[in-house]
Amino acid sequence: MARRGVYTIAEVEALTGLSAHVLRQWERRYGFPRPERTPGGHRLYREEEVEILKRIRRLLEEGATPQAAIRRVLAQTMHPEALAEAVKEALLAADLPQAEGLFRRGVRLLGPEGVVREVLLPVLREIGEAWHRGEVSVAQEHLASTFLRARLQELLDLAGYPQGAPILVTTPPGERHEIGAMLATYLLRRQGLPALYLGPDTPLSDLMTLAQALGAQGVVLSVLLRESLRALPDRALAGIAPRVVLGGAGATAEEAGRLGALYVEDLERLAQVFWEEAA
Ligand code: B12
Repeated sequence: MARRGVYTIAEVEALTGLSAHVLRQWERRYGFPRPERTPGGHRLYREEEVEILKRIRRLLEEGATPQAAIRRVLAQTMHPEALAEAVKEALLAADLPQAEGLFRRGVRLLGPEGVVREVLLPVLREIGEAWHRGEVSVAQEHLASTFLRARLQELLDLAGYPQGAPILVTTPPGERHEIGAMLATYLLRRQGLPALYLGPDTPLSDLMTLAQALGAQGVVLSVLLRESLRALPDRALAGIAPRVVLGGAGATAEEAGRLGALYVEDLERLAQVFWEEAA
């Protein structure tokens, strides 16, 4: 019995009207569809593949050749989930050229913010979670995180450097999870705010010195580990910059209040804090 959302070749025949012979031939000739195999060697097709096959079938009926129809539909559609899965597989196989090609395709299809939301974050979370469960080695996780971090840095660089008193973005001492901070920087920059990403794990005294030297309008800390905030004394963040914002899964309004900072729950609302300040 096939899992939900996964179809056998006979089911795909019935759903698309394409024969098993044609499906196998296309797989050999054009590399699409690319079904998984059961331990017994039987093909299993994903739901999104079946949807794509239906669209190809319609183009064939309109007179397109199989090759042209497959190319056209694949160029237009690659379900974000399938793209994320393909990037993940490429990274776990250490095939960086493939991962990079897929990522660029994602940028074209989904736009920079879309590719971050639909591909980069899910892949990072899945590989990170697999590492936490011991299913993926430290080396594999490092390779994947380094690759994804570099892609996010690239998007960050392309977002430009808006003028004005900077907003310094980092993570609290001891916190090595940095993608949330990079993402916060990216979204602020995209909204025209001069956010600077410092890297993770910045000592608070250094952060304050830099904020004062640059006349920073604010500091943003991304927190994933609750422990990194608990270790800080009361009011530890008060006065390190005119505005200090905490966000991320490890931060709470109570903890932010105790430390003398402002808590923002949602990344989408982060820029607003600084716009309100400027107004
Ligand atoms: C990737 C990852 C790692 C990577 C980090 C790589 C890197 N360069 O950043 C590595 C492998 C290094 C790592 C290490 C560890 N990790 Co880890 N890691 C993760 C994982 C899988 C993803 C985290 C991530 O970067 N997400 C990307 C961000 C952007 O997504 P997000 O957190 O959902 O962010 C959203 C919100 O939080 C918010 N947000 C984030 N930042 C900000 C900032 C602002 C201002 C605002 C408004 C909002 C906001 O918006 C985001 C988008 O919706 C999570 C599990 C998970 N599924 O989240 C565990 C997780 C965070 N890790 C965890 C742990 C325990 C650790 C380790 C302690 C494990 C160990 N024994 O060594 C170490 C700690 C290292 C350290 N000192 O910091 C735990 C934390 C549990 C807790 N205590 O709360 C988690 C939750 C895993 C788990 N299920 O237990 N990890």
